[in-house]
Amino acid sequence: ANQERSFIMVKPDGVERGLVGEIVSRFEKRGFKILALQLIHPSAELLQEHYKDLADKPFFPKLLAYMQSGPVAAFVIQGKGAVKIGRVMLGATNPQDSAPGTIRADFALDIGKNVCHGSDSVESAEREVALWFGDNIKSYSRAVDNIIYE
Ligand code: DAT
Ligand code: MG
Repeated sequence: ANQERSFIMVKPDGVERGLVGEIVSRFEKRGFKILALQLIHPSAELLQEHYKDLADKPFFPKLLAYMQSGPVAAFVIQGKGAVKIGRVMLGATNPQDSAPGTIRADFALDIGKNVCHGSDSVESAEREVALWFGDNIKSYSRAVDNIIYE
C-alpha cells in the first residue's frame, strides 16, 4: 500500500522559472520517496505517446509545442496515496480553478502554462513511469519511512 507510484513532471515553464527545487521539495516534505529524477528534453514521439489520450483535442498541437519548448524535470514519487495526493498537490488543471496552496494555484495563471503534470490514475502512473524511465528505476529503503508511516 505504501508502494504506490506516480509520475510527476515540472513542465518547461516551471523549469525556466526555477521551480524544480520547490516542487520536488513539496513532495519530499510530504513524505514521498523520490524514486527517479531526471531533466529530459522530450521528443515529439515521447510526448505524443505520453498525451495520446488527448490527440484529438484542439489544443493538442499547442500542448506539444509548449512541452517541447525546453527541458522538463521528470520524477517518480512513491508512497501511500501517491497518485491521488499527487493530483491534489498539483491542483486543478486550470490554475484559475486550483485550490489555494496547490502548486498550480501558487505558481500559475493559465491552463496552457500550468507548470506541472501528475498521473491521473494508478494505471496511467504505471504506464507513464515505464514510458519515461523504463528500467532505470531501482527501489531502495529509507529508515525515515518507519517514522512517516504508522
Ligand atoms: P492534467 O494535466 O490536469 O492531467 P489533462 O490531462 O486533461 O490535464 O490535459 C493535459 C494538459 O493539456 C493540461 O495540463 C493542460 C493542457 N490542457 C488541458 N485542457 C486544455 C484546454 N481546454 N485548453 C488548453 N490546454 C489544455
Ligand atoms: Mg492528464
